[in-house]
Amino acid sequence: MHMNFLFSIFFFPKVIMSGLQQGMALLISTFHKYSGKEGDKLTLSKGELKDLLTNELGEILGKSNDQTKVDKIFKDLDANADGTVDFQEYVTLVACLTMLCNEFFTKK
Ligand SMILES: [Ca+2]
Repeated sequence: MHMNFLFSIFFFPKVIMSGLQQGMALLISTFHKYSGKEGDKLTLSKGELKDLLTNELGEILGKSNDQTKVDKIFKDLDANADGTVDFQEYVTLVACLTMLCNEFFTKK
């Protein structure tokens, strides 16, 4: 990956980026906004995931007040079963939701 892109995300967030690059930067910064709250700063705990789902994906997934639902999503996302959701596992969720949105918009 081009280092200038990574550099610009972290040091010059206001630099002009293409829409897709802005989307990638948001994907990264949103993860770290929640992963940095408690415990390992590079992974999401169940509490951090719940906050992310509620605040960032509430419109798509519905409010995550149901603990059973949060537990299930967490278990599904934690592919390597280490009790945390890392960046790759989080990106998988976003990619799946993005694919569902694309299917919705391209459905004939
Ligand atoms: Ca994991």
